Amino acid sequence: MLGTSYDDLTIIIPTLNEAESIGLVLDELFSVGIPPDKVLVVDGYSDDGTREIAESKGVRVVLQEGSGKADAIKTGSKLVKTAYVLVMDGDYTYPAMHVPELHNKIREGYDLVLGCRKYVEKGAVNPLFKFGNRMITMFVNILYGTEVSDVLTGMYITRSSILREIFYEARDFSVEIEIFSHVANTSGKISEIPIKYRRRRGIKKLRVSHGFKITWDLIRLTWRYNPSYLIFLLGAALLIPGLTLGTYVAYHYFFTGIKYYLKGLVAILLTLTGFQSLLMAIMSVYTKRMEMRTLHKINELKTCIDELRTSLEKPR
Ligand SMILES: Nc1nc2c(ncn2[C@@H]2O[C@H](COP(=O)(O)OP(=O)(O)OP(=O)(O)O)[C@@H](O)[C@H]2O)c(=O)[nH]1
Ligand SMILES: [Mg+2]
Repeated sequence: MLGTSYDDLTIIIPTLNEAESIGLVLDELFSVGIPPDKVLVVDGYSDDGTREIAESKGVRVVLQEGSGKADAIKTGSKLVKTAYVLVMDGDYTYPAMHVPELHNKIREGYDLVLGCRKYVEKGAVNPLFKFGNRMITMFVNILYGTEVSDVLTGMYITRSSILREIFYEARDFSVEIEIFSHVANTSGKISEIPIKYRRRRGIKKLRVSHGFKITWDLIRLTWRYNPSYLIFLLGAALLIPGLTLGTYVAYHYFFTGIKYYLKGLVAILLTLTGFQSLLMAIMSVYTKRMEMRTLHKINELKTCIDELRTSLEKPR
């Protein structure tokens, strides 16, 4: 059993007008044994007294650089001195009791552990957001060969070096996908634990428009991490007009006797190109996965060699 010292941990809480909940979040963290000096609140210029409440609880509060949740995490990552960082929302949706579980899990040798929202309080997640999250999670799982169930969770723990490495290309609420993509792409070890999720207090900052932004950021990140997949996937979209036109031409050929030669030729070309692109997209996912598995093995070998070297260098 691993110990319960939090010396290697910092908890970053991004906040924007969370006066209603930040006090509750901090009290709950203290109640599970997290000392105030382990918490860093990164505020986005709240005007409702959030900072004052957090300061009165004895935790460190800083104002973020730039704007949005991604910039808040970036600001926090520069100030962290510990090996691990746990990020959690300041809206009292994520119970503090999962902090020790996530902390213990990452110390088993993972690079990122997600708190997957499995036990969700009724009404806490709007069905549209739930659907969007499912689709995005499915997409990243296909892309990276992972098996996570909640990539957009707001409670996760990672190595602080990872938070400093990423480019923060994705804005606002897409930051979680960027962290995930970075770790998956550099063959880091990812795990998840099931957590509870409560109905939020205060005003929601995530809007439907953010869903489109997240999707756009996902496309940009795919371009960065697996461009061939994106190119071929776009090519595969030719299947839609190809098959539609093909059906139209075939219908007329068989049922009305009208023969559309040029349209038929275009339909065949579009369908063949689309089909070929689809196959290439699938191949590109498998190539990527193979690359990641190979990198993973290399990393494991490196760790073994390092351990062997240290044990040989130890004076007997
Ligand atoms: N520093 C900072 N924090 C932000 C900003 N926008 C949102 N946050 C915080 O980031 C966390 C997540 O935002 P939420 O509005 O809870 O978004 P969500 O968790 O995806 O959605 P719901 O909880 O379902 O409403 C909360 O603690 C917010 O206060 C920002 O621009 N700057
Ligand atoms: Mg939230």
